[in-house]
This record gives sequence, structure tokens and C-alpha cells, in this order.
Amino acid sequence: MCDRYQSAKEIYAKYGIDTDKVLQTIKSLPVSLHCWQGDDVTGFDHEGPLTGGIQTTGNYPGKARTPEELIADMEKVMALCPGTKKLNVHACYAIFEKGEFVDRDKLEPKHFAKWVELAKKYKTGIDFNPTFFSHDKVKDGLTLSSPDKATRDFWIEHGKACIRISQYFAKETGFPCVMNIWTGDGFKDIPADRLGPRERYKDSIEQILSEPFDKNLVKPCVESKVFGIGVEAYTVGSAEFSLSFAAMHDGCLPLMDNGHYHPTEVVSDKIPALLAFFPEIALHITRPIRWDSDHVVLFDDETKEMAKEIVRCNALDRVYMALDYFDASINRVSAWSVGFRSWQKALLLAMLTPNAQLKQLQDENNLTKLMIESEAVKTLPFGDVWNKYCEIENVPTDSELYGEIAKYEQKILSERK
Ligand code: RNT
Ligand code: ZN
Repeated sequence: MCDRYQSAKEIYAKYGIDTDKVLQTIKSLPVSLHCWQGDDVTGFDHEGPLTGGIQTTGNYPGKARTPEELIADMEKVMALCPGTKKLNVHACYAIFEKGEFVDRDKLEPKHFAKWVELAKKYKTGIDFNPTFFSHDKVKDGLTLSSPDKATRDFWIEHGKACIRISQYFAKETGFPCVMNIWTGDGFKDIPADRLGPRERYKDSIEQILSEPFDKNLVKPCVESKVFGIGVEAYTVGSAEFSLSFAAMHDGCLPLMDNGHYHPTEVVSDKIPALLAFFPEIALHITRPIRWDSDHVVLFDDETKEMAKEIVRCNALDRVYMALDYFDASINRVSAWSVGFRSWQKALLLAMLTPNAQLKQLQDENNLTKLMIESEAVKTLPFGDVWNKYCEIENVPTDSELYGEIAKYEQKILSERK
């Protein structure tokens, strides 16, 4: 039988690429797996609807209803995907003892002990997100930028509690915790004051960051956005606001979500722009269709391009990569797995690209050869290396994936009525 991996390895070797080495490297790169795909961004601390200008659509059966179900589904996803998974948890996923409840301003590390247990089981880290939505203290669509001081103070306390929890995660797991600040604060229609909310937002985030923490352990980020549902006219945490905030506050990272820009803007081009200034940056990887629709990440052109930029900028240790999407219209374990696997494919493809040679052609201004070589690279036997990656990581290949998911659906998910 012809060994397809062996043959692919020889072909890539001609381009100076050592596929064995690539497979060793890729499997150790942490990518954050977002807990919120499993239950449509519901969480465990409230009954109300999802707010904040984001929306999950679809009602495919089998949604996780309890921490046990969510964790079981997440473990299934981890078993279906190659690579290193870091956990990504939102504050609304606090796990309380029976009968216990505290509001978000009073959250403590102990409410996340089960997540630490899960992380330790997989020898991995945890990223964290204060939850500034789906809560009755969101006043008139505003949180940290509200004109009402009591509202701001509540959410500032929440942010500070989350810094303490992030530090606890980092200390317990031994991996830094990326803590992302995103709010849906904004207005549906044209505001009379665009500066006031931004000044209040700035002050509130500064107050959150005044909570003491170790910069090597906690990596606070600010995530920008262009608009949300019901807040179409004005977003407080716009691109310019968030980028400027991160640039002006030592230790604070900018976080780009590729669903949060105008449709002809691409995050792949923004990655090297930011890398020229920031020691570290963070990403939310999603798939927008016409807007921030949070479709499942696929192995599509822009996904490949983003991975390519991280790899060829030599920035795998400077970019925190996290998935962020939520599809409720298909099997959620499948949505989760396909997205994670697609990003793994994009990283693998980027690492199997002769980036140094292509760059040299650009620098020599041999753009004719650059185009021809770039096109040639597209038909190299990537799939054979991907299959080998699945094999060494002991996970299903693409053609085996559906069967595994169907089995889990039949045995576990279909019991959830
Ligand atoms: C929303 C942002 C944000 C959320 C998560 C749940 O548009 O992308 O990151 O998706 O915090
Ligand atoms: Zn996001």
C-alpha cells in the first residue's frame, strides 16, 4: 500500500518543509474552545433571554441544560478534535452549589472550581470573560458606559471580581488567563452624545484594571465591535476606542473578532498591522455572513488567510487564538468540532506553506513567479498531512466525523427532551 503521508512528506521536503516537525509544533499550540457554543450562550446564572445585541438562531434539539451536560459535550468535542484545547469560560457559567446564588458583582473563584477541575484533567489553561449582558442590571442597553453611577459601579465590581477569578485560573492551571472585556453598550439610533459614553467606558475599564493582578498571569483584553442587533447606530467600544484604549494602557491587549468589522475589512490584514505595535494581541475567530452572525468557522479563504498571517509573522507565541461563534441550527457538538477542526486545518496549511520563499519573491519584486508559486502551493497534498495529524492525535478523520457525532447524538443528546 502506498503510504500517502510518506509521499506528502517528500513533496513538502522539496519546499524545505519538515512535515514531522510541523505536526509536533501544531499539536502543542493552545486554541481556546468557547464553552458557549454548547448551550446557545445561556449560562447557568439567569433565566432571561440572551441580550447585548447578539443572537443565536435555530432550535436543534439536544442543547446542554446543566453544567454536567455542557462539560460532557465539551469533553466529547475535545475527543473529536486534534490539538491543544484551552477552555474559554464566561462568567455567567458560574457553577453554584444547590440552593446557592450570588450576583455577578460577588462572584468568587470557588464558583468556578469545577472548570479548574476540568482544565486540570486535560492539563490545560482557562480563558475568562466577564458577562456584561443577559442580566437585569443592563440599564437601557448600557453597562460600563451607563450615565447611572450605580449601574456602572455594579459592572465595575463584576469586572474586578473577574480579574480575581482570572488570576485564580492562572495560578491553579499554570497557564496565563486571557480576560476579555466586551460589552454590547450602544444605541439603536443616532445619539446626541458620542463622547460621554466613551469617556465613562474608559474610566470604568480603568477602574476594573486597577484591581491588582500579575501581568504575566492575567492578560486583559478589550474587544471592539461595529454594531449589534438593536444597537445599529452607535457602539461605545468601537474599533478606534478599543485599539486606542489597549495602546494607552500597558498590559492591556486589543482583541479583534473577525465578525466585528465592515464587510470588506479583513482581520488578516489587521493582524500584522497590530503586531507592528503590540507585543501580544488576541483574536476571536468566527465566520460572519453579511454581519456578525457567528456562523461555524469553516476552512475558507479568510480563515486560511488569518492563520497564514499569524504563522508567517512568526507570531504564534504573540497571538492568543480563541473561537467565538454559536450556531443552534445544527448539532451543537458538530458545530463546535467543525469550527475547532477548521482552525486547526488553517494553522496546519499555514505551516505547510513555504512562507520564506514566497516572501523572498516579493522582496525581489518577482511578482510573476510569486503568483505562480502561490497558486502551486494550493494543490500540494495538504489532506494527507491533515489525515496523519488526526491519526497521531487519535481523533476521527473528516470522513469518520459524522458517524461519531451521530452516535453521540443518538446515545446522549436525543435523551434530552
Ligand atoms: C459579541 C462578541 C463577544 C461574544 C462572547 C459571547 O459580538 O463577539 O465576544 O460573542 O463574549
Ligand atoms: Zn467575540
